Amino acid sequence: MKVVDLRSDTVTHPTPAMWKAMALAEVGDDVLGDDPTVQRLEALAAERLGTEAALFVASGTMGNLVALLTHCGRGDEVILGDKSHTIVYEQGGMAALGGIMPHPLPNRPDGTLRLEDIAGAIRGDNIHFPRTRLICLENTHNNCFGVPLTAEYTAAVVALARRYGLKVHIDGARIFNAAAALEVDVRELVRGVDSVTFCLSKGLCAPVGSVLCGSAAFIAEARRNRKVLGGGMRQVGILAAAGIVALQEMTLRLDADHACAQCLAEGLAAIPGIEVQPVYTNMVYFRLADSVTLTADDVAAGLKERGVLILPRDARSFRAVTHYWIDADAVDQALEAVRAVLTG
Ligand code: TLP
Repeated sequence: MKVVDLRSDTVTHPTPAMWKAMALAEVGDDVLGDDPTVQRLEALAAERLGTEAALFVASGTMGNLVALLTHCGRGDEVILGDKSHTIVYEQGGMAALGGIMPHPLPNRPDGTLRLEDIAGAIRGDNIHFPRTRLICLENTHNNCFGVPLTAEYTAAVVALARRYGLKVHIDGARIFNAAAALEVDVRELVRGVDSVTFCLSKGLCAPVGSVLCGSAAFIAEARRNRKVLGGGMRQVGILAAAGIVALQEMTLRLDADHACAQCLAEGLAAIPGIEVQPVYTNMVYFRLADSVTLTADDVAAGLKERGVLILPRDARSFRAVTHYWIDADAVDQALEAVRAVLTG
């Protein structure tokens, strides 16, 4: 039986072109600045995002942490969404390792923070308060149904940040999905921000790695912070080679994943007992109607028996994520399995 893995786009494994690029990669000691493939990836990423420089890091979590450590000192404060990956799923790394204080504000269902809330959260110059340094956005917003944030919204946040002398970081783990959904160049979505991370290893299919982009001075400092976290990697051009394929080829086909997500959502919505949230990119959030007596764990177990992997979010709801290895047949298999499980 074919396994249909909808748990996340992090489950993607390399494409044949990536395996080939990895096998043939020219490598060197990247801590000594000798790896030509890493240098190519970093140059390509900076060019695509429209920044001066870029830094290959081991993961999205590391990219966000390195960015925060580079922008902020101990006791500084970061404004970010209460549903953001950085505050929910990164172990409070900014506080644990950087002494940085998070100032969470409510994420609206469209993934944004109200500009008035941000302005209200910025501290005045007062000996009692931490210093506000940074505003973090997430695009697409994972916990808000994978919704993309528009260029206009980000520009408004950047303008606000400038008025108060603050920096802006974007967790752009899936920023190429946002660009595809909004039909804009990815540069438009990061214009004016001080740093952005994007992941090579999610919808872009590379096995490992993310890239942090920013000014040359910022990236030079970030390189120091990556090193202290143990993220200085040696012949890492083997991984960067897959990252280059990810950027060159896989960013061009994300519409197909979004179309599959729409098909999955439409099919699910037609199954009695399933309630589906709006779909924006490659994520389908859905829940069990009150009439269904099974729990989400029961349903996940039943689906697993039918070769469909999916993660419950709580006792009643799920997230399914489409990616390169999910095609129309996989969507049909998943829908058939959900129907079978719900009808017993
Ligand atoms: N997200 C994972 C899990 O950690 C929840 C997933 O399956 O979606 N930013 C965003 C917006 C992310 O969604 C993720 C991973 C990260 C950062 C962290 O990336 P990694 O896993 O590379 O550290």
